[in-house]
Amino acid sequence: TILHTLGMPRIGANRELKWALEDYWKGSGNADALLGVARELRARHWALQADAGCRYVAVGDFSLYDHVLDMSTRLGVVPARFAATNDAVELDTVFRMARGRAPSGRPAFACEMTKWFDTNYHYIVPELVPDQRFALSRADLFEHVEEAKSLGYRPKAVLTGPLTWLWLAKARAGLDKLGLLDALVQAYGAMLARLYALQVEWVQLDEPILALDLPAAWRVAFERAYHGLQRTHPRILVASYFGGLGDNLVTAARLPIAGLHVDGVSAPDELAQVADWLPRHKVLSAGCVDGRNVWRSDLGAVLNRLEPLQARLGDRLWLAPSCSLLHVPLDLATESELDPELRSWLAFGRQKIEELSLLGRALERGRETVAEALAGNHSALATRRASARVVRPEVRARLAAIDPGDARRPSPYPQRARVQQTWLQLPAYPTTTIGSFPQTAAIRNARRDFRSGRLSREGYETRMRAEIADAVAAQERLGLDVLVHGEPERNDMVEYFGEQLSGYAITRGGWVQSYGSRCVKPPIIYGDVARPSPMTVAWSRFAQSLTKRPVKGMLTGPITMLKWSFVRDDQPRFVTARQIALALRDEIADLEAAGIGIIQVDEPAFREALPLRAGDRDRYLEEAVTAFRLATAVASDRTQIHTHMCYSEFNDIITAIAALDADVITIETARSDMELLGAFAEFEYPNGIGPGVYDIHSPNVPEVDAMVGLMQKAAARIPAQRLWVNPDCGLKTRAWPEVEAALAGMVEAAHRLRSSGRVEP
Ligand code: THG
Ligand code: ZN
Repeated sequence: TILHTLGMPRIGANRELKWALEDYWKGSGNADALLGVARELRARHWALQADAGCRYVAVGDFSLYDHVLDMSTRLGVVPARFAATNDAVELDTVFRMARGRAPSGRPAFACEMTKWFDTNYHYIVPELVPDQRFALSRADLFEHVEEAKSLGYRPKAVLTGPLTWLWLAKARAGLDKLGLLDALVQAYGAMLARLYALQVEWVQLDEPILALDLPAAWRVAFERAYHGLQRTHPRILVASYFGGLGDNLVTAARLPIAGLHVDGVSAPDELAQVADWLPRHKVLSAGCVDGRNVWRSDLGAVLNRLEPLQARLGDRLWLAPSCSLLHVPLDLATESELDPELRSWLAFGRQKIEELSLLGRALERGRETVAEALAGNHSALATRRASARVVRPEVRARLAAIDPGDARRPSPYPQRARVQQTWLQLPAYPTTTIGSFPQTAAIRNARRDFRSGRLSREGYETRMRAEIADAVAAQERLGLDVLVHGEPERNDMVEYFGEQLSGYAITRGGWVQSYGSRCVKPPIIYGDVARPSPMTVAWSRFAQSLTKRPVKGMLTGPITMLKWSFVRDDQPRFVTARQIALALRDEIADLEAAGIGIIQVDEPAFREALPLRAGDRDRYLEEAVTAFRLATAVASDRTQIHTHMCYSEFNDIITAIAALDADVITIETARSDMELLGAFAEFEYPNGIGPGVYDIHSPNVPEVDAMVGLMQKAAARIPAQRLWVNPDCGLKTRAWPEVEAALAGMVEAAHRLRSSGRVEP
């Protein structure tokens, strides 16, 4: 049985790649140092694969920034604003595309970045022009192949497939992307021929769009493209993942290729179906270990599925994780502080490869040859099922007793709005911010000192209170109407709550790449979620004690708490979402009792959690709305519930957004010139709305006139008495001087709007 991985995590166990990249970009490290670290990481990851018995090692999965960007630059697809020359693409050009710098060193629009399918990884969007040409323009992949060979490994080259690359590319309206396919396939053909000349036997072409609802033309294009590549010599393995093949199954099985990888974790039943359809000479790579989550596999159950396949396919059965291991942390061994029982239930990247190795041995030599390991796996999973850490009867009883009324505010929005206005007495065009203020070096140092024990808890809390007092004073000076405490005490909006909720575990070094050198450390939800004690009340109460103006409480919503964590695989995710919702519900009740009159429940991941297949979306939206409402409907009419979503596509989910029934939603709009308000206006969105008037991602201080203009555009579409004035997103990544200048301008804009027209309350 041939074992392989579709790809490895690349940031390094200690985020070596991050530090090397950032040193290089700052100018404190040279290219040799960066490339040396990269080479070292590749060698380490190849050794890991080979030591576990993988026949081939993945080459080409590694990237200094992003694998889609690598593919674009290898094809010579470099927008004119970045190109120094039009032949060989240099490493600095790659970084300039990702980071937004022209060859002159001046700022240029960075290439767009967006989510890789439904993961938290972001890729750099390829940009196509009408007469787009493709030509091999970088040799890095070939160098990596040589590197692997010189270390004694058999390389399997890994590339983003032509259809997936083209699907993800952005083209001006009217440009027929499929019209570029033949030229694109030729360039891929040239690349494959070079790989063959380097004695590469197998090339893995990643085509995760096979897990999407594909238009018929794209299915036909699959056939055309792979017929075009048929004559190139390395054997081609097409890899599909992030879901079942569904209605693309027959297309995929019939492609003129040598092997097909399918995601047997998302769609276990498809393995046998694909085996039925697959012609006799083809390899089936069974994705049998979850590449997206951190749980140990149930090896007995996996073998029950694999053994019949092995009997049918023999050597033509390969084993792999379901998708690239990019989406999980590298190695559990470094988590020495994790509870040992919980640890025995987990597998990170390295452990997943070890699972493959075990599965391979069991298939080849019989289960009895690995009986001890299988028994260990079995008993770890048995303790997980029965553990009192996992099952909390009181949480389950509460969930079972939910009544539909629990998800409804006492009165409808128009009535609530009147009660809230009587109490809050806000002016027209009220001003506020999204919640966070700059995370200064002083704040980060204090947190680091607290964690390492150099600063006591009292010392840390005193520091944080001083930060909050400064933020409140600054907002009063600026004349904002609804204040925030600024969130100095929070590292990350998910981890902060994960640390305080039971059923959640935090890792020390479980980093997963988000984009470029940036990583996140998703918490692990392992058990029924409960809130042992209030999480934010003391900070909010303190902030409110400093001012007569309302201070907004700040929480992370249930869907975001779920989506940005590793979730349980032993119960439906919506059950977990509701448990989180109930914990937040208690927090909201406590905030209200502590005199906090406005509470924001952020849901930045609400849109990105939308399932890839249209057929799964209604159910998701219904459950997501229920979770949000379960959390927030505990609020009395006079408590104003806000939510925030920081992205710009609402058209297809606007009904669900309205169904959240938040009193106010703040959204990103500045960059699109209020265009996205269209969805809200057409739908006649019924509640309050704060369309962001300036882009916080830019250090530029916005012009007052521009902000007034944007709000006037908004007022032409949404009744002015329901409009708020706020930035696009939180201010955590900005510096105080620019924040003060921008907010002063924003308040000035609100004053001008108020004096330019009467707004009926
Ligand atoms: N928190 C969590 N998940 C997220 C985001 C988040 N997923 C989506 C989106 N935001 C991703 N965006 C970012 C932005 C910045 C960083 C990571 C992801 C970042 N990370 C620090 C780094 O890599 O240096 C580490 C942060 C830390 O020390 O905690 O800058 O906001 N959960
Ligand atoms: Zn935001």
